[in-house]
Amino acid sequence: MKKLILLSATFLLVFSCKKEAEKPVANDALKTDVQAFLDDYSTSFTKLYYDSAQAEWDANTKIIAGDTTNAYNVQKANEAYAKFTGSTDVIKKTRTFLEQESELDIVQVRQLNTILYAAANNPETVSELVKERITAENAQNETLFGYDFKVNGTSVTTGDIDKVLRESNDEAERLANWTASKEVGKGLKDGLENLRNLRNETVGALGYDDYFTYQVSNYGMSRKEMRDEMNKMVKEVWPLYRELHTWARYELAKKYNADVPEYIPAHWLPNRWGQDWSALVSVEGLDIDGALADKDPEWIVKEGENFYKSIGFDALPASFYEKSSMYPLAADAPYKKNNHASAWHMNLENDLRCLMSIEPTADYYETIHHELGHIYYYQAYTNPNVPPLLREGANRGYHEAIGSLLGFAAMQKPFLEGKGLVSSDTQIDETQNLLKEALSNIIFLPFSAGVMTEFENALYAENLPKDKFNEKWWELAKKYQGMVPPSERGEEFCDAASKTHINNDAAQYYDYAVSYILLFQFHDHIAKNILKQDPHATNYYGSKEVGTFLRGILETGANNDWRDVLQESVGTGMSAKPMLEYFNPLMNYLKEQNKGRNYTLPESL
Ligand code: X8Z
Ligand code: ZN
Repeated sequence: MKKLILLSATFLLVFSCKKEAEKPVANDALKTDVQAFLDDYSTSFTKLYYDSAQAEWDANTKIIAGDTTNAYNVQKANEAYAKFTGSTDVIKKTRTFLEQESELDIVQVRQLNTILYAAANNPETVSELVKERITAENAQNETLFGYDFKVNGTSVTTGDIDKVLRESNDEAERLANWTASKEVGKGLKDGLENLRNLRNETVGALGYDDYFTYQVSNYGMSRKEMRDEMNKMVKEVWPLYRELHTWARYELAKKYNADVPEYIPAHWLPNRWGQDWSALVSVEGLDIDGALADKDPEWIVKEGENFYKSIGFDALPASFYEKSSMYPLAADAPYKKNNHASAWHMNLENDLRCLMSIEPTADYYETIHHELGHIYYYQAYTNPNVPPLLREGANRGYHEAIGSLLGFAAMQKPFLEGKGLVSSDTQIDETQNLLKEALSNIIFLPFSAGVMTEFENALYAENLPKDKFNEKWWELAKKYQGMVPPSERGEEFCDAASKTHINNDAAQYYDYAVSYILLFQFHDHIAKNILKQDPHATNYYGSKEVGTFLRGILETGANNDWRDVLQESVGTGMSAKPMLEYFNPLMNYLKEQNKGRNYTLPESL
């Protein structure tokens, strides 16, 4: 990987030398001008970025009802950031430089494009709208994360709700918790409509059709191309999804002593949005919840860090542990925090932080690896070859893929055995294990590539009316997930808005679908070509070769086109083939289990 990227850089160098020989003076002068502009821009940009990240950090880690300090600071910092990035003068200069794109280095061109991309979110020409949007975004976050979830009148955390949905066999208790988890949406509905309008209008000023199109353009793709890609993914996993869906309907009906439903009632599933069903299966001998239950949460984080170090990555800076907010708040804390896990590159240098509410569970064990993947990505591309403006993933999906990959690998038996988390003489049921993995990885795709992507497409690009938000959400959940609400959910609700990303990571959820596809492409390559192990039973721990391969991808940040990075690392374009191959052995088993059962999802979508 590393070698090949170097080769292509050499090629570019040779290519541009030739050009330089023809008209050396003009070209050099232009490049120097552009570089001076980029350096100046980057200096101001990184400072304003840091100010914004710090204000956002405070606003996400300490939400105090009625206190306006955070809102004030976020507004001030984000307005300053917006004013600079959306400046008409900056846009004009950048566009002028880009007119001579072919004379510039690829890394310069990519930085200029990054500047335009950032500008489009905050155009000075509509600065009042941008300010309004900043206020609305902050208010939405406060409403979402300041929300006091209540079950039967008692305050609970989302972690408590998730535990009930994962573990409880009491249908009434499940229903109460699921219903409680959706209440937050009601107070977010107007805000979502307002944000949709403001987001669309701000990016509209620089010529984007809508906010969805704007976000997708980060991949160098059109809205249609992304939707087609997502549709293709769902179609490819559909035969397996349909088997899993049929299997789950019958298993769950048995569990709740009910008739087999045509579609799965949402509160029967072990996740608030039905995006991960893996808790339906416990693999004897490989259930690490037991092994983790008495561990200190920090121990799990350190174990994650040890894994990354074992393959050759550096230790995390001490400030990571000092400044992160990784543990749940005390029940009597006088404030709340954002309860969704995230990783922060505060200053595009080495102020790296995680925001989590770690519980010692298998789910969080994976989430920790996921977040550390972001942190190690940040650390790897923070190097002199990657300018601050390109300190990003090759695309956003790559950023999500790395930690999920290591989290996935850290759940395989040889790895857990090596760590002493399961005993080495344990025999496990391989099919049950594969089933459990499919209930996480396959189940996720119709949700991410289907429901979330199509909902946000409708919301932003098709101007979905507010009185259709809930109808659309459940229409998509039925179509893609085969899931229905426990009872009629009218338009007083806004169930989509109970999902964090709908509010504060708008029009980007296909990133995760991309990341799952990439994960299996990377894993397949690592297992077969580097470790020479069966992809179903690997142990990455301690493999410096695995680390070298991954670092080759991470340390180039966004210096190169993501398609080239993929081609050079795994030798193909984006493809669901490795994922399908991985789960292929499950098809026969499920068909056998489902023999004589009635399928309710169509054979193809
Ligand atoms: O949001 C996340 C990460 C954010 S860094 C924890 N994920 C998606 C979700 O929770 O919906 C990871 C996979 C899917
Ligand atoms: Zn992530």
